[in-house]
Amino acid sequence: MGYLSQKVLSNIVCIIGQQVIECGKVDSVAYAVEEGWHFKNGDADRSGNINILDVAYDVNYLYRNGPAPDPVVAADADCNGKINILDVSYIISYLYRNGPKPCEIE
Ligand SMILES: [Ca+2]
Ligand SMILES: [Ca+2]
Repeated sequence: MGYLSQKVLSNIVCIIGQQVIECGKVDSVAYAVEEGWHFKNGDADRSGNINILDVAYDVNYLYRNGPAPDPVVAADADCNGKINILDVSYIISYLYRNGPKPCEIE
């Protein structure tokens, strides 16, 4: 498991539930997928289900130097190969706005 690349995106304002959080610069972390992992995309804390705690986990990881999801790819809700604010908004959309389920690449 290793980071393939890291780049900084433009400034983004994050909307978490009813709160608006200034996220500042967003790191977009690409990752390498290794075989043999079993996890649910979007379930960043690997509790077995996807809920607001996974959103908090992702935000903590991305913007507050919190612990990385294990594997990091578990936070990639939209399976585009990167972990960023779009995955957070994807989960929020899924949970509260009848958005599509996180992808599965198990
Ligand atoms: Ca979870
Ligand atoms: Ca993603």
